[in-house]
Amino acid sequence: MSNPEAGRLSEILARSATRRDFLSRASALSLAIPAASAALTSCAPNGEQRADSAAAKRPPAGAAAGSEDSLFHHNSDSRLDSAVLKGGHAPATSATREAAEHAAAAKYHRYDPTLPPLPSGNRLQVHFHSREAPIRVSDDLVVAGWTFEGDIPGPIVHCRVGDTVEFTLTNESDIPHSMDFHAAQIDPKVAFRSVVEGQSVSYTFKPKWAGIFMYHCGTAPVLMHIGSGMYGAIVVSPREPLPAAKEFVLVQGEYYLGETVNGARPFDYQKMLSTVPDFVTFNGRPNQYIREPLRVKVGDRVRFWVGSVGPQHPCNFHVVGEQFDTVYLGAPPGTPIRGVQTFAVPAGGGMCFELLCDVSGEFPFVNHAFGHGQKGAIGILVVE
Ligand SMILES: [Cu+2]
Repeated sequence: MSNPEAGRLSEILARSATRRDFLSRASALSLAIPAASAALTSCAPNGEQRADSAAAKRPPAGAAAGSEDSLFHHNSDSRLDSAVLKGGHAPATSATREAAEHAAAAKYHRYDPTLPPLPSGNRLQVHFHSREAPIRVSDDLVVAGWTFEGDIPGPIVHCRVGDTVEFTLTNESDIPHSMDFHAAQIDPKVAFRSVVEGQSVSYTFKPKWAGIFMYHCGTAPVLMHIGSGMYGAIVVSPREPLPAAKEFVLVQGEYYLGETVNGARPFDYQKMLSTVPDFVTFNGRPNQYIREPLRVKVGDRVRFWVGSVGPQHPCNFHVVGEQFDTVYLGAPPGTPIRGVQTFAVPAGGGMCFELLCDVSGEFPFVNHAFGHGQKGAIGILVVE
């Protein structure tokens, strides 16, 4: 989809307002550009991937049994799912019926940044459901979200290095979705494949390294799916516990929003491509930890697990009036650096920051790229 003709036709597709409209245009496109067919069907709105995807899996005449098997069991679209250059033919916005349904009734809640406890054993079962839902992210703002488990971000997962994570995604949405865990080492075209409504994909992994790792939907166009809210974090603690601390998880994400439709502002794909966000948030809500700060006691060690899911921008993490005694460049407890004021967490990355709260006060924690701090990536740590 890199030639100008494909770009122009993709634009037409992006404007397709209805399923029938989309399909007729997609079908015309497939005739015009045969190679574009598979790419286009992988992102058809309203789950129309099913038939086309099945067709794509049919083995070519004369294919050997082995290749037939692999064609059948592997998602033909999955390699494309991970291709970040497949932009331009996304649905124009995240506005679907489910994403805005009952928007006015959506309740605000603070996203709890506390690191959840570790599982008692060495196995962790995680079952997520992908669904579209309106999410109230402030008193006067509801967004038409594509979510894992009905929230943005999805739930925080916590395990240790070497634990077995048994993961299942069940898709409850019209649109195909998938799950890419950055903490897994696994064949992405199998594990991270897209599933349609009512179907599930399961896989198992054992994280090799400690840290905070992004997870996200990897269905094409990835930008649209991450940008519409399908992201979260898994914290992998080292097997030897780190020093005792109050542990918080902050996932920075950007919002690119269109005008309100049925009470909810949808995520806007063209705006995502512009890379100038309306809001930048910690854990999905602009300024939420100013409204309800994080609270610790004098003498506490605080550990921030900071991830940036982007989709575009890093988080230049800084605590006003404090210094990090330790920032781990790689997997904790390795590669610590000392006495750090600010460190940038790249989009798609995560890092661990520690400070000892030996002074009382109210300490703002910010993305020190202040345009992004001003747009909501800011909170308060109260030391009492
Ligand atoms: Cu998705």
